[in-house]
Amino acid sequence: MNNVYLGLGSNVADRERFINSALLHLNEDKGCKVLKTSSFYETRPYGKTDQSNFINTAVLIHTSHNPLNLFKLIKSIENKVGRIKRERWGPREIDIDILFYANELIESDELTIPHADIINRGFVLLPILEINPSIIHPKTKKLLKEYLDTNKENDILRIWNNDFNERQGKQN
Ligand code: PH2
Ligand code: MG
Ligand code: MG
Repeated sequence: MNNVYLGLGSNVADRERFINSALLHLNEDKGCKVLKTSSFYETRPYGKTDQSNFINTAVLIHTSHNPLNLFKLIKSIENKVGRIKRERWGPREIDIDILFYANELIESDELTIPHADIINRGFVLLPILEINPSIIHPKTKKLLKEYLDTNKENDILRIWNNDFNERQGKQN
C-alpha cells in the first residue's frame, strides 16, 4: 500500500456536497482507503482570480493503484460526481489532484508528481500540513512548512471541520 496525498477543490454550487461525494467514491474503491482528511478551507481563487471562492481540502489515502491507474480512477470519479468540462483553471464542480505519491518523482506526458505548483499554493500547503506537519517535499528535500508565508496564508478565508472520518466511522 502506498501513502498518497490528494487535493480536492470545488467552486460551483454546493461545494461541500461535491467534495463529500468525491471522498465517498474514493473510499468505496477497493484499491483506496481514506485515512485522514484535513479541515475544509474556503480559499480565494488563485491564478484566474475572477471566479468564485473555492473550498479546498487534502486527504491522505492508502492505495494499491499505481500512479497512472490512480489518475484514471480520480478522473472517473470527477465525472461521476458531475464535473462539467470548462476552460482550463476555470470554475469546477470538483477537481481531484495527486499531490504526492509516496516519495515518487514522475514526469511523463500524463502525470507530474509531485504536483508542479504545490509550493506556491496556500490552499494546498495548509491542508497537507494540517495532516502531516513534518512532511518533506520529495523533490526539493525541504520541509513543506518552509514554503509557507503570510501571502499564502492570507488566501485562506475560513476553516471548519470536515467530519468525513467520524461519519464513516459511525457507518462501519
Ligand atoms: N484550482 C485551480 C486554480 N485556482 N484556486 C483555489 N483557491 N483553489 C483551487 O483548487 C484552484 C484555484 C486549478 O486547479
Ligand atoms: Mg487543480
Ligand atoms: Mg486537476
